[in-house]
Amino acid sequence: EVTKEFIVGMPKAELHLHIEGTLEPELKLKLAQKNHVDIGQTTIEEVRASYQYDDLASFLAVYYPAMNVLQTEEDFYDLAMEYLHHAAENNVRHAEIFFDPQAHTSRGVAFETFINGLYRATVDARALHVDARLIMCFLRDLSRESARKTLEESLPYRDKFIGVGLDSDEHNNPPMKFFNQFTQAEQYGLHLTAHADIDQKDSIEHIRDLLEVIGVERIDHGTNIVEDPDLVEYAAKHHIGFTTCPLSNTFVRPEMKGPEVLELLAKGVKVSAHSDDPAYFGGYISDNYYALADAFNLTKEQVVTLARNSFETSWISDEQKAIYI
Ligand code: ES4
Ligand code: ZN
Repeated sequence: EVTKEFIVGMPKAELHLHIEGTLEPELKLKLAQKNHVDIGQTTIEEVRASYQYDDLASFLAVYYPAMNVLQTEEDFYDLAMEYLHHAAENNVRHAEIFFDPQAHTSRGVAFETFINGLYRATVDARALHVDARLIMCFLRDLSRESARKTLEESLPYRDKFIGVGLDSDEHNNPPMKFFNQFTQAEQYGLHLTAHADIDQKDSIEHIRDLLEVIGVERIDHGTNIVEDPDLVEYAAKHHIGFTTCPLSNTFVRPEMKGPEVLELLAKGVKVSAHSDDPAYFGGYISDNYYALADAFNLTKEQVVTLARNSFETSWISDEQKAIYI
């Protein structure tokens, strides 16, 4: 009963989107040619065919090298602006967008280059009626020292992003590795979120540390808390947001974690649906809502609850929230 048109037309907040994951084959090829970067492919079809992976490690092995085509401030602006047009078409009214500084500084691109390009796109997005903000992510598979340096480098640009997150490969990289960076970021008035992956051993322990020790406001993925009734109760009571990404989940779980999402909805936990890396996982936010709604026969009410949760757990002001909720 829930149509694609209904989903597209519904105002939504995007809370789990990696800007580097919006690099479509067309833009990748165009930037590669402009910047004379050899990406190993010369046609759209070849680039498309290279987008092949069956787990996080094989995905990241395609994902990080692709970023070499992003060199100038204008490249980052173009990347973000292209995404923000998709956001506007999907009635995304508010977007909190992840970026990975270390994926760029590690290959010689200066912090000011990407932050200024991305930030300028968020300012220009106002003309598209999208309120866009940035979240800086630490790459958890790099060292603590690298994260410390990244936070330090970001401080001159403190007013250009609203929070910090944690992404990349979780294996052997628990959230407590970054306890100091999270604590410091919080002292700077930044919001906190972190990825927690369902397929990690010790995943529940990671989530418990994130919620009870570090004090994040949202968990990216993390729907496997359904295994732990105490955590579910804690999450419901404290209005913790869980940002699930149905299409990227299909690469690790054919059922997109749908049963977990339904259970969390039923228990009043603030779960919402998002895009992760839309250029790599087959669709933007409405496609993600639709895949889930279609596979699990979600009611309109459930779909609307997901969207309402996305605004409720977003980091917009209470006055702005009141407009959408
Ligand atoms: C990511 Cl799917 C996924 N998992 C972890 N880190 C990421 N960064 C971008 N996409
Ligand atoms: Zn993600």
